[in-house]
Amino acid sequence: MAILEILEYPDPRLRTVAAPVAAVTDAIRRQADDMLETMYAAPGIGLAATQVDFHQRLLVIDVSEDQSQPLVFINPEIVAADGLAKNDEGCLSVPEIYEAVERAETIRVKALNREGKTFELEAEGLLAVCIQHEMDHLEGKLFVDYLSDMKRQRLKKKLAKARKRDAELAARETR
Ligand code: GNR
Ligand code: NI
Repeated sequence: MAILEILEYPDPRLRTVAAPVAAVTDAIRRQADDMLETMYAAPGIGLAATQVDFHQRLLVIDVSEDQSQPLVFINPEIVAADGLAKNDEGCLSVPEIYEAVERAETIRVKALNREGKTFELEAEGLLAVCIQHEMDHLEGKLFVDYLSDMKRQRLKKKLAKARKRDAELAARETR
């Protein structure tokens, strides 16, 4: 297993549209395991392949309190959606920013699991939010795209500033 580097906004690679997984091979399973390890280490409740610069339709989620319910979705599709709900979202690719986004309240998702077998899942609450957030990543879309241009520009500056500060602190430590 390995911890992978997570791309950060505004990295243009986050805009890549992922291709379908052609076959669920050992290499895909290894990628899913590395993504789970990376997600748990972050820590986060979801991670899309796009965020680790792997552009195939694969995502992992665990919304449990104790990292006990890993879910792997390969070639996910939303087959039904109902209602609307606005929830605060964060993203490992947009660190330390939390903003409200409106999404479907309940969804039904169809995907392949780690074994390459089709499954369907009905989701609501945080799981429903997270699945929709991760599926957006596979389309090259980020939650900040739902915000006003003004809000997004402001947040981009805030991120650049935080990164500059982190770089300066790191440089000081190696002196
Ligand atoms: O860890 C994460 N938390 C989160 C909280 C609210 C809504 C969505 C998320 S997903 C995020 C991890 C991530 O960036 N996945 O792409
Ligand atoms: Ni995200």
